[in-house]
Amino acid sequence: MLLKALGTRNVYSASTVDQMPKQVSAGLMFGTILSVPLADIDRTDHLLILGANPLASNGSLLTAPDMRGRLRAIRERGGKVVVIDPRRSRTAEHADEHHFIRPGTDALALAAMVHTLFDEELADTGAVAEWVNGEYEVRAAVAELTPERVADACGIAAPQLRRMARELAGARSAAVYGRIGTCTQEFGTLASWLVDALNVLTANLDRPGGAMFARAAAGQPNTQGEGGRGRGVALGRWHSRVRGLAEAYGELPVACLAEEIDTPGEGQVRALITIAGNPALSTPNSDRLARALDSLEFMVSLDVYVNETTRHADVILPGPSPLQRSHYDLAFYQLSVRNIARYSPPVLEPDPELPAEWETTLRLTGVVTGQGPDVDVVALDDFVAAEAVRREVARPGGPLAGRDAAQILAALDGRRGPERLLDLLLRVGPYGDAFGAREDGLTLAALEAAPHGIDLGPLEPRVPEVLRTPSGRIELAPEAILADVPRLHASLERVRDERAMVLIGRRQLRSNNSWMHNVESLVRGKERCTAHVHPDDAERLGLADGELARVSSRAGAVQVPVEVTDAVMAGVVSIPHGWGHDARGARMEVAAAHAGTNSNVLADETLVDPLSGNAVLNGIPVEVAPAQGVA
Ligand SMILES: Nc1nc2c(c(=O)[nH]1)N[C@H]1C(S)=C(S)[C@@H](COP(=O)(O)OP(=O)(O)OC[C@H]3O[C@@H](n4cnc5c(=O)[nH]c(N)nc54)[C@H](O)[C@@H]3O)O[C@H]1N2
Ligand SMILES: Nc1nc2c(c(=O)[nH]1)N[C@H]1C(S)=C(S)[C@@H](COP(=O)(O)OP(=O)(O)OC[C@H]3O[C@@H](n4cnc5c(=O)[nH]c(N)nc54)[C@H](O)[C@@H]3O)O[C@H]1N2
Ligand SMILES: [Mo]
Repeated sequence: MLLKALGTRNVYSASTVDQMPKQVSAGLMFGTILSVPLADIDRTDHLLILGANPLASNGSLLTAPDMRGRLRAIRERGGKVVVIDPRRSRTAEHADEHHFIRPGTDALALAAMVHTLFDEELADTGAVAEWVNGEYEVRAAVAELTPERVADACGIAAPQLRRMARELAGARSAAVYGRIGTCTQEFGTLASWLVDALNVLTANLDRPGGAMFARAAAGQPNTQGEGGRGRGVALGRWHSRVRGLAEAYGELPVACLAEEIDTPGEGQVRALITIAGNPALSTPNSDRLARALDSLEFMVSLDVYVNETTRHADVILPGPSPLQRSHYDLAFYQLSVRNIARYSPPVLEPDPELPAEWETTLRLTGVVTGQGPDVDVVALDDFVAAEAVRREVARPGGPLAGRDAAQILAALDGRRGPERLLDLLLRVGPYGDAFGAREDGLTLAALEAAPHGIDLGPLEPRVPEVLRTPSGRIELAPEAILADVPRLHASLERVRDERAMVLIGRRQLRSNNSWMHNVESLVRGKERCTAHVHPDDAERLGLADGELARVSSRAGAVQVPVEVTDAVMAGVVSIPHGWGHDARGARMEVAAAHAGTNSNVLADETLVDPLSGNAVLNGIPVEVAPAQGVA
């Protein structure tokens, strides 16, 4: 509502410093923005993980509690877990096999594995064979990307790449899981695509133990309307004003935000609304963005802290505690390794002084539309619900097609805000009661009666019904993606300087991006914002454990204490993101006492994955040298 009312194309989110490449590849291959194949970890015999560390992060684009136990179970039942990561992460330590990889070269390694499947006549599309378009084109695209040619660039020996491909093809079932390390890099979309190309070409897509699609109870685009084909996805419908980067799914790359604010001219951003975001720490070239935020005419933030971002705001609108509001995981159930649904009511009584965030958002909508802050929020909320019902009733092939909107609205009576919308989504969803049309179907009332959630069963094969591509088929070789392959070839021609260093990040168990650092029990203990450096590099660069290093890039420079460890690959320095809590004007006492350094001062906003606009946060060229002084 608020976005519609603003009518702006300047929409930015954490998606373009996170998973946008996966959303682009999945959208083009399967037809909707969250049709992400999920490693069926509870049944798989072989799991290949690239650029994910679920033992620290739990899952991501792969939702399940107790990721540690589930990974252990794979090995206990005789399966195998292989990790490809420039760091020996916690997950790598618990895997059967770990390979260092040079940051940003996953697409090359994956292409070489796909090449091997064709080369050794192992490629097999299995149960989805009759629904696959483009197998020949993929084969041609990787024809020259042999393991032998890419091995040097990746830092993984050719026989190892070949063996990994054979093992994927030969396992009773196997799945490839690529996450943030494969997305936030130069070839993010290509790597994300090749992960699923491997899943398809090893006969593992859409079968138990392979890579499968969730069937969520609510709000999943690939369960809506008639199944089997659709409109596909739209990308690049407009471009950013300054750099001309393409939009993806209605968003512009957040790597463009600073320049859209600090570059004068028609269309310059002069006001900003932030909602539950801390871009001052989470997005590239933080110093430039901080200056840009300072220059705004107006900024309002919906947030719970006065932090590095909201300190720039003219107005901060606080929300209630998460314990004072209800919760339903609308997005993450679409990525869940088992189909379940759970609704959590508020645990604590709402604070009468603090409006719910959805009410504040509607009030802002009132302000934006000229109705002022005293707008009738109840009437606006009724309007939102009526619009949602109208859309469902008008949806061809939907469960409410042709039904009377007034009757449906009346059946939702007694609820308001998000609960009313959630009830609607559940009831028109694949398990829903369709407002009386399906006996014993799901409703919000049913979820309220089951406080531990409702188990809707393991993942089940969904091809072809899950597909929403215009062809009604799996597009294994989308044109837009093939057009980016020459860039991958070109990367092989680069001359590598053996002494060059690149920066990557790492997630930490007791953190969540930038915002858990003001909680004493979560920051206690040894300093965590350190640069991991390999012993060989430390020696060569004159760095000592515990001393300060100066790390610099095109974008900026920071000083950070060094931890010498062979858990990181030579040539790579790892600094966690989300730190740097010493900004003037922020009011987070605990965080300030454990300030650390903001690694995104180093992230270069000019480096993006061109297909998705996603920022390159891993594999940033840096220089590392001893700094004056001792940590
Ligand atoms: N405790 C905790 N949990 C979290 C979060 C948190 O901050 N703390 N954040 C949440 C969020 S927002 C997300 S998106 C998820 C992310 O979930 P994950 O992707 O599992 O998160 P990371 O731990 O950052 O793992 C990324 C791994 O990629 C590696 N890597 C870096 N560059 C490359 C590369 O070029 N190639 C390869 N193959 N690997 C590379 C890094 O060394 C790291 O081990 O976690 C979520 N969960
Ligand atoms: N270098 C590097 N940078 C990264 C990453 C990386 O791996 N490396 N990871 C990227 C990823 S995956 C992500 S998702 C982004 C995250 O980027 P952001 O979403 O910008 O970062 P967070 O630190 O999660 O910020 C959450 C904000 O929400 C506020 N908040 C917390 N609870 C509430 C609430 O209940 N209501 C409201 N209104 N606000 C609340 C917090 O105070 C904070 O300001 O960072 C990205 N940045
Ligand atoms: Mo994220």
